[in-house]
Amino acid sequence: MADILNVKVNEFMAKVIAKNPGESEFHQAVKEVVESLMPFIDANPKYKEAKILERMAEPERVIMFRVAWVDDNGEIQINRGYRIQMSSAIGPYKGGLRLHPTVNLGILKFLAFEQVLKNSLTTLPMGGAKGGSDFDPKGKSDNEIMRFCQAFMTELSKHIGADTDVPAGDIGTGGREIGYMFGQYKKLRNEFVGVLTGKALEWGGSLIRPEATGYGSVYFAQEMLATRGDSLKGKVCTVSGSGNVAQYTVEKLIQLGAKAVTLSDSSGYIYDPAGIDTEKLAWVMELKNIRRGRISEYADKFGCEFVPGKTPWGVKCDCAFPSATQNEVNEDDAKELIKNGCFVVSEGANMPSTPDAIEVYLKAKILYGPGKAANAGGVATSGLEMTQNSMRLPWTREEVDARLHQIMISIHQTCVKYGTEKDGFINYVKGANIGGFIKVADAMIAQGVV
Ligand code: NDP
Ligand code: 2IT
Repeated sequence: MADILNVKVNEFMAKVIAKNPGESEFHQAVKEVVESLMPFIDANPKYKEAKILERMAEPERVIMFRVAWVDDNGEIQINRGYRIQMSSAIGPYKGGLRLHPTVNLGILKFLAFEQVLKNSLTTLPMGGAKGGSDFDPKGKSDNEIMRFCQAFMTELSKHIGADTDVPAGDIGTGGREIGYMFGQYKKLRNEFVGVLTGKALEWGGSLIRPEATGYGSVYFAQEMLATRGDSLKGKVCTVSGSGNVAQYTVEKLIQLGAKAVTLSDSSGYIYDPAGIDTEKLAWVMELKNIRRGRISEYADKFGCEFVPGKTPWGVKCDCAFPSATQNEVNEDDAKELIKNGCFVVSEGANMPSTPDAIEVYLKAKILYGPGKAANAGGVATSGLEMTQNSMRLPWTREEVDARLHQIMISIHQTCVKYGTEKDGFINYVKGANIGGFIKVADAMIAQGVV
């Protein structure tokens, strides 16, 4: 039986690879989902007959465009802009914009594909999309960022809208960039609408949206630990990245009595065995969000170790929160984590663990929350921002946080429902993939062949 299913997965993937050559991250994301889903689809032939998987692996629309802008030296710069509108089965397209020199079509297609199932898990009515550009924000002046964002939005504005497609932040896109993009959209369309999320409070943003991904990933870890009668109190935690997701992961860990001991950026990681406390975290936020400096400065400031060119997975911990980028935990890292006693991995980043690393977690039967479940709090709170925009009424911090928390609990329950195996082990990969799939698939069947 398992062999026949394997053959089916391989046949399916051969077609995806032939049709999308060179897009290795997209192949990786699709394969993980198809492996989880094949037994379920085999048992529910209506999904096979409607060719749901084949349709889901084909974006509804891909938009690629030139972004031309002028830098501070008067030189013309050319970047490539993208928006992948993957699925509108259960709501308007929704997903972030990544600004990073590594951005390419395959990376954005993997992110958009993940987003479809993630958004479905949130319980809110959102389709899936992703976009961005190979623009590198590092070292750019504020004016250059603004000119790029305006040029990018000049084209993107033709394809998005509050009821069509609602972009948000991701790597390299935070409150500043969303502000410049929103300003340009408003100028071009003469409409003040909720076309982007992650806006500032004064002009339609939601409380807790900046915190949401990190908080959500910690809430998810809390739920996973509760299945074993355990909690985060006193747990030693490694966190990678030092951007939006990592910062608020550390903030929530501190609030819950855990000890975060690492942070990183693309230059290396810091290890602070005493723990990153509230004061040190405030300093990191100023460093990263205002001064836009490097995490190595933390080691100089607080007298701890900086390890250049490495990820923090060799540091002994109970729980790990990969919160930087895709494929940042490989098989050896996963083995090292488990050897050192780590038994919780909650993914703030999208697809941070390689397929081999995931195999190591599942074999060791640790509590492993894959990104599409564990980091869904960010987009869920974007959904709450859309709701508030539609009502033209803001909620309090407590109200949004309570809704976010409840959504993470509900995502966890969905994973338990579809992922619990015969021996009681909760396979969150399977649970998240099947749980996210059903709603989208049923909507696609109901809406006919479109
Ligand atoms: P930020 O741009 O705020 O921070 C990104 C962090 O990751 C930085 O510390 C950056 O270091 C590091 N990083 C980025 N690329 C690499 C790389 N190739 N190698 C090593 N380090 C890298 O982004 P976010 O915190 O918003 O996003 C982090 C992750 O979380 C991403 O995977 C994103 O897709 C995911 N995510 C984000 C959500 C959100 O709401 N923002 C929601 C759900 C998931 P450096 O500064 O040196 O580049
Ligand atoms: O990967 C993600 O879920 C995000 N970057 C957030 C998307 C959103 O629309 O808030």
